[in-house]
Amino acid sequence: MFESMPSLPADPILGLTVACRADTNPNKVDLGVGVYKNEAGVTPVLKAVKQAEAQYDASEASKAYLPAQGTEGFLAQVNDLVFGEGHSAVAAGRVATIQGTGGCGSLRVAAELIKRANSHAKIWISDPSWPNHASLLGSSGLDLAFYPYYDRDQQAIAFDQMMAALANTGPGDVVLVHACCHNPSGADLTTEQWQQLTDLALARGFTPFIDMAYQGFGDGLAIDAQGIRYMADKLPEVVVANSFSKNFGLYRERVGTISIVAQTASQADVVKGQMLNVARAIYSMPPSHGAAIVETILSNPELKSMWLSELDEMRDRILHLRQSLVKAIANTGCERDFSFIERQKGMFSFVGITPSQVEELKTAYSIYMVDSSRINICGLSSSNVAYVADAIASVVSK
Ligand code: PLP
Ligand code: TYF
Repeated sequence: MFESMPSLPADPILGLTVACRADTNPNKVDLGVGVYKNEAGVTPVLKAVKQAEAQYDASEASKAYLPAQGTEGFLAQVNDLVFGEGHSAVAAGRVATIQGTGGCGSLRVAAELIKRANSHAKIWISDPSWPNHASLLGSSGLDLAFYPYYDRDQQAIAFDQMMAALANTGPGDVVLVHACCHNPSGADLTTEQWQQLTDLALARGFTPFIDMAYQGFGDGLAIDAQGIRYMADKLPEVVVANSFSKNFGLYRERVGTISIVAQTASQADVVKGQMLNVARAIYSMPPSHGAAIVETILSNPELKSMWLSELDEMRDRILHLRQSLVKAIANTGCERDFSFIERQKGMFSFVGITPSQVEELKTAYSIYMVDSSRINICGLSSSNVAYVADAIASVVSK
């Protein structure tokens, strides 16, 4: 039965890591896959995570299955972190949160839930977006549509075009929005733009579906979640997929959550049962380790403050690298203005060069980035930023 299957290309983002690893140029720079890296180019296990693991391992009494929704302690901490302590929707019992398997698994469960609620729902995705959004949400069989998001000439959000496109939505439609640190553009909605989008959701009746994979990497934990907190307060229904891969550095542990803000507490209960039923048909129970570490850290004031300072350090490093890159390109005398990179948020920005210039950076300089010219800022360091800046200036000046 398998003999007729065609072979498929590797994930274009993950494939870059493999290609860069095989490159023997000592000056090579990997700006591909979105994982945080420190100055030494390492994706570290956070100190707070190491300590929490030691504590948790010593006290773990059983490997019996977790409750299908995850532990109550974990879910309560997550609601505080994502929605903010004392949020009106959480207090009213309108929020159903369950553990998922990373952001990806959470997006997939949420898509299946939406399909159950309304098999005619159309999901609107930003253009551009993380390519996995279309795969994860499209595999539920729901129709996808795309709204303009990024103006490549202005290197900024194309908010007017976005709103004009979303004015064509109707009740039953779902609009996927990145909470912060938009992947791949780094261009985020402002507070006013979140408010306008919320007004449009009320007017058109669509349901926002917010994907938060980088809370704390943009402006801080509260500002990065401002869209979720505002919409959950003002709108009858919101879908949230959340990931702890980046902010706790727990990538391979696959820990995330799905939260549904429903119109009433009793609807939230029903939705929770439906989500657990969806999950049961895919993986039944979530993995324990990553969520146990998050719960241990968030419920211990000492570990929490250690984690918060490590998160600040990661955010500050990204900000500093953005500034260094802009400065280093300007120092080459390059006429093109790259200052937009300093204004963008999170791990990613488009350099704004053509696919053939991206190819040239790879073949002539061993600098690896996604074909769209998306770079992972964390792949830069004080020792390679001048090299990367010179190479960019050279390919754009030809
Ligand atoms: N959403 C966005 C926008 C992402 O960039 C990512 C990847 O890092 C994810 C979700 C899912 O991440 P994970 O499944 O590793 O938690
Ligand atoms: O966009 C990125 O690089 C991250 C990591 O299939 C990632 O979000 C990339 C590809 C993928 C899963 C995660």
